[in-house]
Amino acid sequence: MAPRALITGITGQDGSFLAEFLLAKGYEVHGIVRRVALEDPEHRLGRLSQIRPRLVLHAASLESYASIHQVVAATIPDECYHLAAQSFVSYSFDDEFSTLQTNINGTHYLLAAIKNLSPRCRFYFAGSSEMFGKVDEVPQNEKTAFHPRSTYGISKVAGFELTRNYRETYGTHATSGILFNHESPRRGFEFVTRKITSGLARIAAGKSRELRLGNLDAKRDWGHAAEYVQAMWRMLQLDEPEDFVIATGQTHSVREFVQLAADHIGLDWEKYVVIDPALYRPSEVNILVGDAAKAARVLGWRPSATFSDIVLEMIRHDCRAVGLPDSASQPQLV
Ligand code: NAP
Ligand code: F7E
Repeated sequence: MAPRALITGITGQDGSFLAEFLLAKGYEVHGIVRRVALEDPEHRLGRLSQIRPRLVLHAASLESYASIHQVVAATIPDECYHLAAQSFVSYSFDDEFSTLQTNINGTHYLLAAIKNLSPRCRFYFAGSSEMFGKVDEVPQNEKTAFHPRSTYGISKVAGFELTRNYRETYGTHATSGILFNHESPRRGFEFVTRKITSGLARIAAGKSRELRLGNLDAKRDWGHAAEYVQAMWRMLQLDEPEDFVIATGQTHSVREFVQLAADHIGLDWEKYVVIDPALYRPSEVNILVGDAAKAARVLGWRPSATFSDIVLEMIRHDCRAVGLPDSASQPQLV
């Protein structure tokens, strides 16, 4: 019989890549979505459009234990990938309460439902490098202390601890991946990489005059989402659950990202980028760079997409989306 996977957050960037990956491996793939997504599939299920007929989608709310319980009871999954979250760090400063509530309670509800209804199910929690926050060592590995700088980061530390607690207390096969930033042309438009590539493409196409950004000096370890979901699956294939850092080991500033994307389309970005103090965060994570040696050793997982591969894939995609020719020879706007 085909193994059965349940993915929360299946409509998001990672959920869509993971669903494709698991289908290709022969899994029966179920996803939890918000009810509104089923009512407005064109807009809310866009990333799943190619695979939608092969998925079983269930409406449930991360805010409701009863609805999560119902889906777990109906599916009895072999593997559960908990990816749903309020994932935008900036928004967590605007609404601390709902970020904590959704992210912590949602994880707790799912773990409890699995313990009660499907105890043999293997559970993956989407932890984050934001848990490291104000780092006290570079690069960060599985032993680095957490010092989150936002309620988003705090919610992920709480989810990580809940996951560890269920593993140690109830014997749940529960694992956290501590994933550093990962991007793709499916990235949401509010995250800085996609904001940059979509914004520059619109400027090059004459559809926009400026791109407003915040802190260009922040540094992130950016990998490719399609590769990172493969690490999630590898973690759940281990006999004994363990936590893993997933990262490239390279760090680049937001400024470098803008520069490389703009260079590709021949744009003098300094003429168009406006630094907006309102886009600075009340507390910033200045630098992140991960050490994924354990993942290489135990999972045999290694990233292959480079920073430049990712920037170019995203800018080329967004140029095509606004009707610009798909080549390195874009109109020169310098
Ligand atoms: P994403 O594109 O923002 O997707 C988030 C998903 O969560 C969407 O499917 C969204 O559904 C769902 N969701 C949000 N709030 C919900 C709620 N209240 N009830 C039900 N579903 C809800 O995020 P991603 O980049 O794929 O990331 C996946 C997970 O990994 C997240 O937990 C994120 O925090 C974590 N993570 C991401 C990164 C990264 O760099 N991408 C790094 C580390 C950790 P809708 O489509 O209905 O909004
Ligand atoms: O910001 C700076 C901003 O929003 C990256 C999520 O997937 O990865 C992501 O969180 C950096 C920050 O991602 C703008 O201040 C400058 O330093 O793309 P981001 P993030 O906050 O790193 C982690 C690992 C997750 O877990 C999260 O779910 O870019 N920045 N100017 C800006 N950021 C945004 N969004 N917009 C700007 O205009």
